[in-house]
Amino acid sequence: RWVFTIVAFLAVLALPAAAQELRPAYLLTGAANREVQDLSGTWTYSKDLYRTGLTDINGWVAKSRMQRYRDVDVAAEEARGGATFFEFDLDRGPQMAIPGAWNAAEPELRYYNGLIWFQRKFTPKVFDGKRVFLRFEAVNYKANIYLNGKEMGRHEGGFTPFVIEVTHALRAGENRLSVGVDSTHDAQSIPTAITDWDLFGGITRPVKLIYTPETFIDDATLTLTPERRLKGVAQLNGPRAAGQVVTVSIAGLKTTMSATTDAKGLAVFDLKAPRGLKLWSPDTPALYEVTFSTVDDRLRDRIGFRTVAVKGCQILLNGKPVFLKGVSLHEEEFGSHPARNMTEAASRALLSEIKYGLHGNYVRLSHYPHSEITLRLADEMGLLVWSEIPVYWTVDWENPAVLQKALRMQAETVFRDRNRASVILWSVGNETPVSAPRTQFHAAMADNARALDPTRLISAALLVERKGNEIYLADPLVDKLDVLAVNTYAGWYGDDPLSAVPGLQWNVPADRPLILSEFGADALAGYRDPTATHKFSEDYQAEYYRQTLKMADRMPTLNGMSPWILKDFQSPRREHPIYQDGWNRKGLLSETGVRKEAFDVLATYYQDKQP
Ligand code: GCB
Repeated sequence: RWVFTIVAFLAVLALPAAAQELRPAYLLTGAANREVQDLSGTWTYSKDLYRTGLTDINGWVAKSRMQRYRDVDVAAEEARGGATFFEFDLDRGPQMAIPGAWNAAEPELRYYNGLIWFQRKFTPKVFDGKRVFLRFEAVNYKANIYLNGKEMGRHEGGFTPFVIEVTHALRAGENRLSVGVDSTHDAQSIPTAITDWDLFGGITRPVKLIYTPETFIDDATLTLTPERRLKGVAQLNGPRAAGQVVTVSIAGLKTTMSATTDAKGLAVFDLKAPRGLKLWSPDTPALYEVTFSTVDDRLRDRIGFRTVAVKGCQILLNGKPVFLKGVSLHEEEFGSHPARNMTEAASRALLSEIKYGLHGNYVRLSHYPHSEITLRLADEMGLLVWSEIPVYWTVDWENPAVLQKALRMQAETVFRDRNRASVILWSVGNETPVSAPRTQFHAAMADNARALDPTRLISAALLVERKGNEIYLADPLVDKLDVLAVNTYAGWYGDDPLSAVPGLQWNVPADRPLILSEFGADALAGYRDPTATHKFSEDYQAEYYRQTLKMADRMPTLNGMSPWILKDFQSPRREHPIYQDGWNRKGLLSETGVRKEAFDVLATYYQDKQP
């Protein structure tokens, strides 16, 4: 124990620099409020199951005939005649609306898993003296980016943004942007190819061209500390990044402060919070218009200020105990063929069911970073957020490259969302079976999260074990977590009758808050069974909720819950032809949003529940 403490201490000391190295070259956070050219709309595509457009197979395929990203007008070449020919033509390819997963775009693509090339032509606005960046909010899973036939960059990871500078690759007039999207997951990907949701593929979130001055504010953040100070940083990028004055002003508070950037372009702010500051909370989701400005640039964001901490086994929001009344959510809109196409309306519809339907104050955004739209809405509507990256079930724990991937995804998520007051918890994993390499992997992630963002709480959805009537937590990772969280399915998986659930004995560390990060049962909306004994009936699911909530009431350190799950979602694992048909039916709502009986059971519980 003593040795462990010293090692952990050294690791913490060593980490901030390492965490800083994970900062992507460009972030362009607050992209929503910048000068942008949205490249959403109609793109063309070409399927490439054998990856001929990407690899020079054995060196003998004349790959130039097949390189889908080439900057070539195939129709014009054909019209000229001659010996040259091509085996693709993106200009005349089928069309698809971007953003959106391809799985719902065409019936023949429903189960397509592999490489697809996308192309979009665009004419940039006048960009004299400006720098121009491409910002992808998410491409699932690997992206190869080409502009006018030249490779611009690559990215791996389906749920986090990435930015590529294209200032010098752009030409006046029409430009050709080509993106090869590979949806294949494998043993080294995060997540691996085996999950309990549909992995989808495509350019699933918006793509924007962003115009900035030569020296610009790449990222700026401001947060409230428990000592009631406003602390933050602004990172400038460009030839004049050093020695610049950055001014922060908060509209409505008559507060401004300035700081000068260091040699690396970083300005650090620290100011006593003004007296009139209204704290952000689910009940009063106050947001302030914060402007960061330099002589060259101006970056706006809407930021809420609140504190979150743990005291004994309580979670404190703005110094007061809070019970997290939540539910888990996958990123899937309502409908019979959802494909993770998160518009503001779609996200608002989902979050409204949590906030107003269930009387909730919390959402677990599982099992990966959700759309920026959803995070901004959570801020605006007043919902606390658990954020996680898809280190789910298993990943290749012993492979340092996979750990590096996880740390980078974590960094991309933290940098993206650290101005969102709604986010209070970073999770480092979900249901990962205990082993020494796995625990080391998660410990590195926990240290990384803390180094990247010491202002939020760290958790993980852990697996519990069972001995007779006792449920216990035997996971060495608990030492690294501020908040314990467990997934439990007694009464659904396993042989327990529902009547036994309230009597289960919980044996968990008593010194820290606990969350039930999951519990749930499948039900096909409309299938009724008055005896409540048949699994898959609404009645069984409702009874499961009643009994599990009774159990929850007996758990002394319990500080919140996010039952599994708000809405039925597609999963290739769930193939019971009568009840599932490709859907995980643990939703409190059907796929189209019809409330099941359990929805009302939970809504009533939350309405009556005191903090
Ligand atoms: C879990 C997983 C979740 C599954 C759920 C289920 O524990 O974390 O991703 O969908 O169980 O339905 O079994």
